[in-house]
Amino acid sequence: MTEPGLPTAPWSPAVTPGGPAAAPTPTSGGGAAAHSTPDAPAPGVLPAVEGGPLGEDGLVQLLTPPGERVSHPEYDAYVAHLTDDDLVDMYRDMVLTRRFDTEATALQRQGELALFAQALGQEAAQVGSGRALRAQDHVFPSYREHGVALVRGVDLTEVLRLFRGVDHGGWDPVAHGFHLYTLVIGSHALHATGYAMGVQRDGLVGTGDDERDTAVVAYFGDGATSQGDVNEALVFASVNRAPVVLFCQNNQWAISEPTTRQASAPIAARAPGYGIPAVRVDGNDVLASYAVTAQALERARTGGGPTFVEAFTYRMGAHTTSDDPSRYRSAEQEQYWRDRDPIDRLRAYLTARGVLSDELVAKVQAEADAFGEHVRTAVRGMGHPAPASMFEHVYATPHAGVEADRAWFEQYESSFLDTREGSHR
Ligand SMILES: Cc1ncc(C[n+]2csc(CCOP(=O)(O)OP(=O)(O)O)c2C)c(N)n1
Ligand SMILES: [Mg+2]
Repeated sequence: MTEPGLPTAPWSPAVTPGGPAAAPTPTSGGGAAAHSTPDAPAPGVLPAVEGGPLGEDGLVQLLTPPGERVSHPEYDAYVAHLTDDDLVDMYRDMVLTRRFDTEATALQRQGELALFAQALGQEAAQVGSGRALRAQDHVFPSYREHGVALVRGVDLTEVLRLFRGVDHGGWDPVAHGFHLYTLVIGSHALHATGYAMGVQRDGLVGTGDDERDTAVVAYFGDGATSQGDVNEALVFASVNRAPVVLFCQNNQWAISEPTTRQASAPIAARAPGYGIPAVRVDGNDVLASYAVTAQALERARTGGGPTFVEAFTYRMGAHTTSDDPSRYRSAEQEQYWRDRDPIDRLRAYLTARGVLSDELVAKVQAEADAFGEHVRTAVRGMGHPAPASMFEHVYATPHAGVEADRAWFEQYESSFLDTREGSHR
């Protein structure tokens, strides 16, 4: 394991700043060959198709669902330097991310959080890609990138401040190279691309200095690719050769809308039309997710421009705690993907290699238990700030629009004083 390159929080992993060893020359293009369009399947039914937006053919894979290592002519080189300890660290990150999900969901049910969005099932895509980053890289996340946040050294209880509604997201984006969560779907693909263009203009690309050359990553979902913002980001990224990786976690659902309602061909197949190389990867395979991201980051840092990654995965849980997926998808589909659980896959591989002993599994489990305790205690200690505090820190300087909103809100709140006695829990 390498030394941390970022400030660390409790239960933060060491970030591997090394990147891929002896990385081969980046090649353009990837596995995004166009597929024929199948008949549109009924919503919520997993179609037995070879192509189309739900096709699993052609995904870059280094670990099969039962956990066997398969070699890949292009991507083996990007994981060759990973040690057994590195792989155990990935396992640990994934277990901690899942524990965070479980705890936060329970806390929402207990009334301690207003809302929560799980990363359940997407741990490999997030931890694999996150671990390929270097300390100086910058991430622009959506709202369920808890695995990436963990890898970037963010104390995940900071994420829960947002979901409890006590602040707008409190971590230091610069210290962690991990920007605030974005709930406006797709908007941050533009922020990331613009930031990457800034990085380029600051001369932080293609210098050959491993500690200086910088890449930017935007994480967004399949649904976000239907937004104008993401398509505009692809245009700007392409023509400016921006050092940005557009990382789409295709979890097959945009709330209750399946990908088949938004695409008739794999999402990654769109990127070459913008002049951007694309790759489809098995997002439940942590090694493959690491490898394709390492390649894309290297292309960005060396001045090779943007890459579109489609990590094909599955949202195993609900969209958020306000959602009930049993209303719109089948138990068979959920079982199909439970059988492809990303954590089980890595555990099976490491166990078969003799790397993951029962003792080590128990140690990680004990750490996850302690982490769960940390999350519970921290959330319960966050208090209940006055609702009007939401108007603080919106801008660095006074702002007439915000002040007008605050005045209206305070007047509105005071209309309830007779029933609430002016106190907030
Ligand atoms: C601009 C905008 N439009 C609509 C919404 C409402 N909304 C919240 S999540 C979501 C679906 C997003 O799906 P996807 O991009 O696949 O991400 P996932 O939730 O699956 O990670 C929508 C439409 C929003 N937050 N922002
Ligand atoms: Mg989605």
